[in-house]
Amino acid sequence: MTDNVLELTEQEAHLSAELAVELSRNYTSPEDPDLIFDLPFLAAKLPERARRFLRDFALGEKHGHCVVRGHRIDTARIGDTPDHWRGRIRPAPEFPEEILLLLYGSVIGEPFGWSTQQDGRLVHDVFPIKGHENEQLGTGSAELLTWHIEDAFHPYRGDYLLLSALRNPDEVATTVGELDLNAIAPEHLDVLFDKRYYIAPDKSHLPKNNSTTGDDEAALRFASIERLIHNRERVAVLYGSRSAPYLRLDPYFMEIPEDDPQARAAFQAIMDVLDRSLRSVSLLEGDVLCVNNHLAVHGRVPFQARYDGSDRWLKRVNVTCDLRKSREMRASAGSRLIGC
Ligand SMILES: O=C(O)CCC(=O)C(=O)O
Ligand SMILES: [Fe+2]
Repeated sequence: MTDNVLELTEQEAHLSAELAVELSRNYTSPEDPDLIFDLPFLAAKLPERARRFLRDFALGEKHGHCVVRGHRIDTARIGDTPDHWRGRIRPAPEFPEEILLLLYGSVIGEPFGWSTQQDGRLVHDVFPIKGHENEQLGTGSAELLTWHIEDAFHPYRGDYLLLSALRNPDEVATTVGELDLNAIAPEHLDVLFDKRYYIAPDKSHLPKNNSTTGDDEAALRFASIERLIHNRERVAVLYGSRSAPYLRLDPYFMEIPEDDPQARAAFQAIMDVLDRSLRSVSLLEGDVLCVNNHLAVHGRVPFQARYDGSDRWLKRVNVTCDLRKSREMRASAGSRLIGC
């Protein structure tokens, strides 16, 4: 076992599952304000080894990702993989699994969501949706989901991303990659630290991928995303420490000025290095992946969707270490949703 993988014991897995099921009876949904408030107290009941492991991962920054393995998934309770996240009865049968992910999120920060993503849910579904096959979305399938920093376009993107596998019968791989700084020429490094790059929002934030469009309030929510599209502010691909830089890039949605050959060459160099670093992490039933959204890029290999209720099904939670920085874009101090 490497030090970025934690295998739960039978007893730890049992305790975690029992806790999640018990809590699911006391709260109404992942967005229940009482649940959000209580998360840190409730997380204290998780096995200490898991909490220590996650906190060490978060604070130590030795790895770009880590995996906690061996969670129990009650397949009979959660039922078939749904065909869409929209219109499902809530709380959903997999509410305990959603709670567990929120609890983990609260060990390393504060879970948050986007009002412009999956109708403002705090725990996202990642499964193939008919018609999305060729989209660069978590709900796509047939196309490679190009590696990216999650919500790279956004100044208030998450610090961590949690993905848990409810099922993955074909062992479809998530990909993760990290920067080998020694592989980047010093002249490229300076350029990558400059604000010379433009990142457009991915399509998951567009009105067509949400159901609450049409009214004034919805228009307002999407306006902030549209402002980012129109302002086209340039950003740096690297930031933070020169000796251990953080990443901000999503090549599929980026533009580099034609008349800036230096920026283009530096970008190609970092793309190549990250491409070479890419590894497959097949999340199997009961695995929870935590990605440091500054240190690691992630994506997903292409796969054939089944659309028969047995499809790969992940849950996803965004985590920030600093809710306050996004206050201007949240409706109230207590709101967990960015985009207003
Ligand atoms: O499906 C996966 O393994 C990862 C999808 C993804 O990039 C995400 O949910 O943010
Ligand atoms: Fe992603």
